[in-house]
Formats: sequence, C-alpha cells, structure tokens
Amino acid sequence: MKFMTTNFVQCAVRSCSKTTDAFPLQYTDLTLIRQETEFDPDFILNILPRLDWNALVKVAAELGNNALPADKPEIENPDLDESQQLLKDLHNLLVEFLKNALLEISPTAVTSTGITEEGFILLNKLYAEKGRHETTWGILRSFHYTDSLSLEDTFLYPKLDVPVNSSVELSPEGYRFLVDLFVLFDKDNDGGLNDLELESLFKPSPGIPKLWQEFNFPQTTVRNDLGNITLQGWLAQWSMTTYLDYKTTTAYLALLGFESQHQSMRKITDALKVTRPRKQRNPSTRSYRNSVVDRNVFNCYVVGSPGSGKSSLLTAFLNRPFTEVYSPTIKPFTVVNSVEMTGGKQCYLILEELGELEPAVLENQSRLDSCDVLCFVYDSSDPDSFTYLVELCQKNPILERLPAVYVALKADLDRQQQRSSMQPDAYTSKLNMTSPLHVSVQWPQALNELFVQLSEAALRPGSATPHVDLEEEESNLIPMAAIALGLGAFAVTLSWYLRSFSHGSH
Ligand SMILES: Nc1nc2c(ncn2[C@@H]2O[C@H](COP(=O)(O)OP(=O)(O)OP(=O)(O)O)[C@@H](O)[C@H]2O)c(=O)[nH]1
Ligand SMILES: [Mg+2]
Repeated sequence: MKFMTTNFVQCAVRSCSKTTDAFPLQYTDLTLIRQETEFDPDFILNILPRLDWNALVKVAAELGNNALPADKPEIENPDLDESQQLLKDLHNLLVEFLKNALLEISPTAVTSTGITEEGFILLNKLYAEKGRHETTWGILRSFHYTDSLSLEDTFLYPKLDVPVNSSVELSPEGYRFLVDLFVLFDKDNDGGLNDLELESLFKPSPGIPKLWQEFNFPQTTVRNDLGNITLQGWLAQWSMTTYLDYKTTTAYLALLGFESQHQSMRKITDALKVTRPRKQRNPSTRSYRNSVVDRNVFNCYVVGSPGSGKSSLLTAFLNRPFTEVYSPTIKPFTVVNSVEMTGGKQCYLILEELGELEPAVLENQSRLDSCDVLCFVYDSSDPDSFTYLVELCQKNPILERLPAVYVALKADLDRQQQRSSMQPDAYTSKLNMTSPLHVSVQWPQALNELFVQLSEAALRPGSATPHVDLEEEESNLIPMAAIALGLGAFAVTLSWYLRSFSHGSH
C-alpha cells in the first residue's frame, strides 16, 4: 500500500466502523519499500484537498516521521516560489520513506543528518538492481560529478586486433543493441530522437561523443522534418563512428550498458566485427585493390574545384533540401547514409569533403590507404572546373592507384566546353574508366545511381581503378588457372601412383 493510500482506507469490521479506531489504521509489523517517483507538483496539488491531514500526520509519526506541519498547508498560487518549495517539501516527505527503506537493510545507512556513504552505495545498488542506471547518473551529475568518475580503461577500450588494411564495423549484435536503445528512448514514438530524448539516452555517459561534436552532429546524418535523428540516421552515425574510431564505440557501448543487458557473459567486442585485410592485386605491374566481401561500410573523399557543388552533393545524400546560397567549405564536412546496392545488399557510405585540408590529405599515404573510393567532381556549367582535376592528378599521380568515379555536377544547367587539355569523356576513356556521370542535386534518380556506383567501386575496386583492364586481367588469369589445375592434377596422379607402388612392394 502506498503511503498516500493510507489516507483513504478505514477498518471494514462493522463493530469497528462506528468507533474512532476505524480511521486512520494503525500500521505495525510492516516492511517499508520505497518506489521512486518523479517530482510531480500537479499530483501533490490535486491530492492535497482530499487528504485527511490529521490522519496523515498520525500515520507518518507512527512510521517514524515527525516532519509534517500540524496544520494542512494552503496553496493558493502554485506558481509562487514558496508554493513550489512547499510542494517540493511534501514530495520530499515521501523520500523519508526511502530513508526508512534503507534503515531496514542497514541501521548505519542513515543518520539524523541524512544518508551515509554506505547508505548512498546501498541506494545505488538498489537502483542498479532495478535497472534504474539513469537515476544514479542523474544523482551524480546533479551533484556536479565530472567524467573523472571513470571506468577502467580495459572495460571501455578492450583489446581488439585490427590488422593493417582491415576495418572495424558493428556486428549484428551491435546493431541490435543500438536499435533497442533507439526504440527505448524514442519516448514519444515519432521515429526520431529529439534533444531531450538524446540527452536522456546519453545520461550514463559524458554526453554526445566528442567525435560527433567535431563533425557537427546531427548535420552528419539523416534527420526527419523536425530535425531529429531517425533510426536510419542513428545506425548510419554509429556505423561511421565505428569505422573512423571504434574506440569511441566500445567506450559508449560500455557506458550505455551493452554488457549488462544480457544474461550470459557477453563482451563489448561482441558488438564489433573486424574485416579481413584488403589485399592488393598484381603488386608487380598495374596494382589495384582486391574486391571485398565482408565489408559494409565505406568511405569516400569528394574532391573537386571550389564551388563545383560538393557540399550540395553531400547534403542531397542526406535527402536535405537544396539551397542556392553558397558558403565555401573550410572545415571538413562529413556525412553518412545507407545505400541499397543492386542485388539488395545494403551498405553505409561516408562522404567526406575535405575543405582546406584537401591538399594535405591527398598527399598523405595513410589517409589515402584508408580511403575506399574517390569521387572526382567538376561543375559541367563552368568551363574552368575540370582542369582542377586534371592538374590535381598530374600533381599527385598516386591518386591513380585508387578506385574513383568521375562526376559532372550541376547537370541541370547548360553544359559548357571545358577549357582543359582534354575533354572529360576523352580523359576518362584514356584512363580506361567509365565516362563521368551527369548529376544534379535536383535529380534524385541520378543521385541514387551515383551513390550506388560509388559503393560498387569501393566493393569491387578493380572495375573503377584507372588503367586496369579487368577483361585482360581475367584472360591472363585463365592460363594461370589452367597451369594451377594441371599441376594439381599431376600432384594427385603422382601421389596415387606412389601409394599404389608402395602397396605393391609390400
Ligand atoms: N543549379 C545547380 N546549382 C547547384 C547544384 N549544386 C550546387 N549548386 C550551387 O553551386 C554553388 C556551390 O555549391 P557548393 O555545394 O557549396 O560547392 P562546393 O564545391 O562545396 O564549394 P566549396 O566548398 O567552396 O569548394 C551553390 O550556390 C549551390 O547552390 C546543382 O546541382 N544545380
Ligand atoms: Mg563545400
């Protein structure tokens, strides 16, 4: 029975009902159990007129609480500060029961001045047992505890072997946990996490990950009309986080309860998957990257002349409306979304516009090694745009080792003859690559085709790497395969012959 309920029940025995003993009931030999309630001023206001104050004071005293005023408080204007205070005091009265509940467990949990350290730990143990982690964190943060209240590094950052040229992605178990988390905190059930819902989701952690803040989250991913991150965006955001910095993911999975939400002993690393190292094919001649089968997350640098439409392309990838206002990109701009490829396979594509870091990144071997595909764009309505790409590749021949897709942007505008040493089609044909795809931010189908083409190029780099002729490669492979088969057959015959020979000699 709730404490308040004691004010609404009386003795049902007929002989008793006529006497003054019928109400309030006397409460002896009972166990006090505390159930946490949020401070709800309206509830206290509503219930106050209906309370038998004298009875309430009596029962509270019997249960060990003498803090109630003798007369029922009057609240005329609940918005006044002192009324709010009074309502809070009444709410706090209920907290007295919490103290009693703690005393039931340990006589040293509470003193006359409040809850002891032991009591505080007991209380949080109770919360933890009831799965109320957010309450504990709410308490800690409201007492200005900082992040120095830290967890062991080995828990936040478990050891993970990541070979060179491998990448880290979320496992199905990791995705499942993140889906459950999203659904749990989408309290208004509108398919998006608003600021409050995000805040409450991240309460057991230091807040939105630093990496996300650096990338200007939530501008990085899919949002609904209200600007709130959708489930698709949420999963894309975590796919990108894991790909770029898996340690952020492990730390947050630990803080958000990945391990504790499971009966069996599962580890944080169960939420991750390390892909096989990407191999190089033909290292002696025209080298290109092998196809991959176990990857679902790819990153792509979008490179092109200033004002050619890179940011608009990235924004269109997130299905955000097109704007004619031009603001040059200085800080790198990164976005992520899912792409459905031909055949139904879904992958996540991270598009990065490098801003003022572009020259430095394109000269950095390790950054290029970790780039899955390049997207070379030019403005087909600007005659001076394509030459930027020609000069860039002349300056950095290393770029020709990477798979790439050439794109003519602003295709809704009049196409101009390019003032470069070669026209775009002739240039790509010389590289043995497909002609530039003509795309406008106002043409959704062409955009979709481009994102699929980029993902395909990342998955099967051979088909999109300059100067690689896959047909020729394959025809070269046939004699090699025949030789290998021939050698295999010879080995089998030889071992059969030797075996029968040794049997015969016996
Ligand atoms: N008509 C038309 N205009 C476009 C298209 N894409 C971009 N624009 C406009 O072109 C201008 C430059 O676009 P941005 O996307 O900012 O170009 P950017 O390559 O990111 O520019 P920087 O960051 O300075 O390198 C803006 O005014 C856009 O509105 C398009 O497909 N069609
Ligand atoms: Mg830009």
